[in-house]
Amino acid sequence: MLTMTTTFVALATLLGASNAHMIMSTPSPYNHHKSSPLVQVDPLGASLPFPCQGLSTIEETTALTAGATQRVAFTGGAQHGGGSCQFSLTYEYPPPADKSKWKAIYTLIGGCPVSAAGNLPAAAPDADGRANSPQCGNDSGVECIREFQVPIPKDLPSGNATFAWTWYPKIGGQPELYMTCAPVTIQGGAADTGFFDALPQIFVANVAGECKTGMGVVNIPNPGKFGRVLEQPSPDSQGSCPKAAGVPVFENDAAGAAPVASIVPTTLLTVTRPAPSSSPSTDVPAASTTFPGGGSSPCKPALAPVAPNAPLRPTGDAAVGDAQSCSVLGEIICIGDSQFGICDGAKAVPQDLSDGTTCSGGKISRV
Ligand SMILES: [Cu+2]
Repeated sequence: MLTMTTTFVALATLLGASNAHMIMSTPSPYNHHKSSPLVQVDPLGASLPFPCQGLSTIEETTALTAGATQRVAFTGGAQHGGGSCQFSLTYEYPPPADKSKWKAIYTLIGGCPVSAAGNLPAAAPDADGRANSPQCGNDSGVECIREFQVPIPKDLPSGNATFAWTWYPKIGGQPELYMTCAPVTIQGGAADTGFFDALPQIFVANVAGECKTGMGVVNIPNPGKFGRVLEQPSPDSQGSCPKAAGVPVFENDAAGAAPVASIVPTTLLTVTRPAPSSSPSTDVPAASTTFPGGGSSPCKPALAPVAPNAPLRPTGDAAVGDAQSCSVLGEIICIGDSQFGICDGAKAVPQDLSDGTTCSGGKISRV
C-alpha cells in the first residue's frame, strides 16, 4: 500500500474497495492517520475487539465543552441504509473492555449516519484511502452522510475521556456492531461523577459473549434521556437482546440539534455516478437479501456507469441536463427541479434527486 500513488488508491476505491464501511472521523479517532494499525471501517470482531477495535494511540485530542455541543462526522463507503447509534464516554484509559465503565450520553434511533435506500455512491476516498460518499453537511439530508451536533451534558465530570460512536446498521446480511473511539478532554464540567454514574450503560450486542440484535432500525434498549428518533424502530429488531420499552421519548427530541453550518470537507467528495432514484424506506424487512439502491452487496458502494463527459455550463442552480462546471470541491449544485450534482473540483455530474427530496441553494432536504 505504501507504494501506491494517491490516484491508484482513489481508483481502486472507486472500483469497489472491499469492506468499505464507516468510521467516525470527527472528533479525530485513535489511530486516525499515522499510527499502526489505522482505525478500520470494518465491524467489531475477533481481530477488531470491543472496545474501540483495540486501538488507543492518541494522535489528536479534542476538547469537548460540558453544556455545549460537539460536531460529529463520519467517513465511509457502505452505509447499509443507516441504522441506530449511540455516543458514549469512558474516563478510563486505555479504553476498558468492561462495558459498565461506558455510559451513553446520546442515542439516535434510525437515521445514523444516513437516511438512504441502501449504500450511497462513492466519493473520493479520505486522506488514508478509506472509502467515502457524499456528505450532507447537516443532520437531516437524505442520500448523503449526515453529521450531528451531539450535546455534551453540562454535569459531566471534567477530565480526559474517550468518546465512542457505536453503530447498528439497518440493512445487511447479519447484525453487526461498529465502533470508533476518539480521545477527548471534557472542559467546564462537574467535579464529581454523580451525573455520569447515573447515565445508562452503553448498549453492546453482536460481539462475542453478547446478545444478537435483529436487522432493521434497532430500538436500543435503555437509551437514556438524551437523543432523537429519526426513524421509527423496526418491530422485533431486538433479536435475542432485551426489548426496548416502546419508542423512546427523549427530553431534547422536540428541540433537536442546533443548525449546522454547511461545511463540506474538501477531501471527501467526488461523485461520478448517478444516485439511486428509489425513495428511502422507513421500515425494512429483517435480513433482506436484495439491497435497494446499493451495489452488488450491502458492503460495497452503489456502482453505476460513469457519466460521459459533457459540455459545461456555469456554476449555480442550473438547467437539467449535462455536467455543470464548478470549482468548489464538494459543493452541491442544484440542477433544475429534479437533479443535483456534487462538484469534483471541475464539474458536477447530474444525479436524480430521491423521491421526497428537493435541492435549493446548494442543499438537499426533504420536501
Ligand atoms: Cu457491509
